[in-house]
Amino acid sequence: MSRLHDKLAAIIPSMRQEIQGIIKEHGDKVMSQVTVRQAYGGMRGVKALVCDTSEVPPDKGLVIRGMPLKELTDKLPEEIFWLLCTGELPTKEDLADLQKELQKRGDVPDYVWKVLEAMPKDSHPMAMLDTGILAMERESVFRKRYDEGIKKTEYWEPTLEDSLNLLARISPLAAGVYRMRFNKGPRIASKKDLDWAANYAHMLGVPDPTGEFANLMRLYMVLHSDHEGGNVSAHTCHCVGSALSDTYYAVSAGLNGLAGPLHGLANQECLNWTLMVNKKFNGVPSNDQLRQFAQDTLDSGKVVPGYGHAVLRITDPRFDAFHAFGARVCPDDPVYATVAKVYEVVPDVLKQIQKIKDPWPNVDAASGCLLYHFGMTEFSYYTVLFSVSRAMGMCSQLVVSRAWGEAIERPKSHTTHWVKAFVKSA
Ligand code: NMX
Ligand code: MLT
Repeated sequence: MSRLHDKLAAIIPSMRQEIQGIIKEHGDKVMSQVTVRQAYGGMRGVKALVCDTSEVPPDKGLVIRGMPLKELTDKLPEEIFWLLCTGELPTKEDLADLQKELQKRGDVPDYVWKVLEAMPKDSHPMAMLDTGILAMERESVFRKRYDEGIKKTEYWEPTLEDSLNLLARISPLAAGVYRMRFNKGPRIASKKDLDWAANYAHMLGVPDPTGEFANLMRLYMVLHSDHEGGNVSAHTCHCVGSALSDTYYAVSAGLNGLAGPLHGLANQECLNWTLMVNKKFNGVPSNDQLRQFAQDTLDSGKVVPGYGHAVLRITDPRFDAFHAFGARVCPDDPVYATVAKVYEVVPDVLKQIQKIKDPWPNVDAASGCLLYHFGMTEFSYYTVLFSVSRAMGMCSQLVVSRAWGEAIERPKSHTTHWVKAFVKSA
């Protein structure tokens, strides 16, 4: 058994007892109400989920298990996964053990590559990644143990097994998708002595003479790992997992949501937008030019990608971390300089539009320009990187919700006919 398993086994019974006690004593207390607007408006702000791995206060941004993101940007993604699952950072021995677990589980079965090779050559990399994950569902330990008749209190254990297997394999799978989809040559074998993100960078095969691309991958994997429970990918994963579908089904479902342009695909759209600006103005535009360009985007009915957020009301601390990385590594890169200029100008443009609640940049506004700097110019791949990282959040949320024994999700819906009758009588 892994040290992560043993740590969880030690803390789960008392947490489970605590939660049962809260429900027993306070189960009828009202946490939130729902307005008609919220019912039609994406349930924005309705407090109807519990997520213990992380939270996103609107005025602070991502806080993982009580630790603000800015205190975690020098950590390895494996340390973050341990933190997400257990609420504590790992010791040196814990980290080494988790890394060993991931290394030994990292072989992608051959049949997965055959499935991907059979897909049309122009398939979106996200569709390839999700198909690869779903194809591996036959490996699920949870499904086998469930079919054998496992006890409810033990569900979290095979879910952890599936999660470790999936996390170990998602990076070689994603690297293989990159090399196959963009004709980069044969797959690159993993180097077992590297940390998870550096190994992913190595398998991608992006030239990295300075080691800064590996550093970017470490940071990228940390920053995108989790964002509480209500975002589309986490919530979808949780919802599918609540039916006791296994980790492969639940994570691939969540990633299908991440593939949407209002969610994870915004990083692809964002770099596209930045390059359009650069091309149109032959480099970094003036403030006036940029103001006009942003206005034209809005007037054409499109969103300015990388700006705005459903929860945040400040500059996303994940954006700050990428911005600081760019300022250190590539301050003179014209695409990075354009992103920095957009940050100076665009919030004021968005502030003029009353309906926009958050005019500040989110994580997607800066990640693409850094990837582009290192020669990773295939935008449609960017959400795959987001996915590899977000798999940590989704897996940890699944393990935790199985440990707490959460119920199948089933909110109540009503028809517009019912809403009309309700508002008439209210
Ligand atoms: N550009 C133009 N319009 C915007 C923007 C923006 N960046 N942000 C919000 N709005 C509009 C939004 O479309 C909505 O319009 P309407 O009522 O006509 O539908 C209105 O402003 C109110 O939206 P908000 O309540 O401020 O934001 P909401 O919670 O509905 O949506 C996002 C949040 C993130 C979907 C939205 O800000 C957006 O579309 N941003 C651009 C896409 C993006 O960057 N997505 C990535 C999010 C982060 N991630 O990684 O997942
Ligand atoms: C995320 O990282 O999931 C995004 O910022 C979207 C969200 O939190 O709603």
